[in-house]
Amino acid sequence: MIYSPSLMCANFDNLKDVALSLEAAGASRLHLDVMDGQYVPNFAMGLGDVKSVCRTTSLMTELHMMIKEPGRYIKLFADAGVDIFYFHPDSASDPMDVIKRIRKAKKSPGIVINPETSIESLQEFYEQVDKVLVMGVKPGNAGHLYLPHVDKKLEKLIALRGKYNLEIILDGACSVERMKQWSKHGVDGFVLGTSALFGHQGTFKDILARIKRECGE
Ligand code: S6P
Ligand code: MG
Repeated sequence: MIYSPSLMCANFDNLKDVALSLEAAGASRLHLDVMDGQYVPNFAMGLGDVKSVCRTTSLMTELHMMIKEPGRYIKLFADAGVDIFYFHPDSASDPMDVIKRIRKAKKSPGIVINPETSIESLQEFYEQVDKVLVMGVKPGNAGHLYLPHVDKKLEKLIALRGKYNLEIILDGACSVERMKQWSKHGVDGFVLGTSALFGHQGTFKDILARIKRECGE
């Protein structure tokens, strides 16, 4: 199982220490949310934070771009050290060009599926990307409630796996219960935010160990 803590949920006073302790605690990758206040009405991590985390960690880093025309920034973040790029196809006027830019930078591309976007409408991308990030909540915030109709999307995507070689990751409201359920049904990994990791009692190490025990290594 892939467990990627979302650093926008962390205490930014000591971002470096948080990244290092998550790595020591057994996180698989680090999830970095960037927003532009336009594609979503919020801001999260900045370029400086991303650079600092990439310099600090030896884990893979995944950038979740909630930005209009993300293609403009692939090189910038690739140079900062990001390994995986997730973008929302509806944020780009030419999504295929964004994928091309990610490949050109020798990085791994993924698309993000919003709760209101159908699996069928993104069919043309599944052959072109390595990963699909399914939003369990509307993008832009942590700590929101899971939208139950996303279950159907996950089922449909899992069914498509015979046809496409896709890694499926769920982002948003990943509680232990939800991860337990979907890890058994073919979801490959989860973004850990406030539902299971940040703000909970115990050390990152203890919490991650419990998650792995209950939802799979
Ligand atoms: C939200 C962002 C996510 C959140 C994470 C929060 O726009 O893309 O990565 O940081 O999902 O998790 P939770 O458990 O607080 O919903
Ligand atoms: Mg995210």
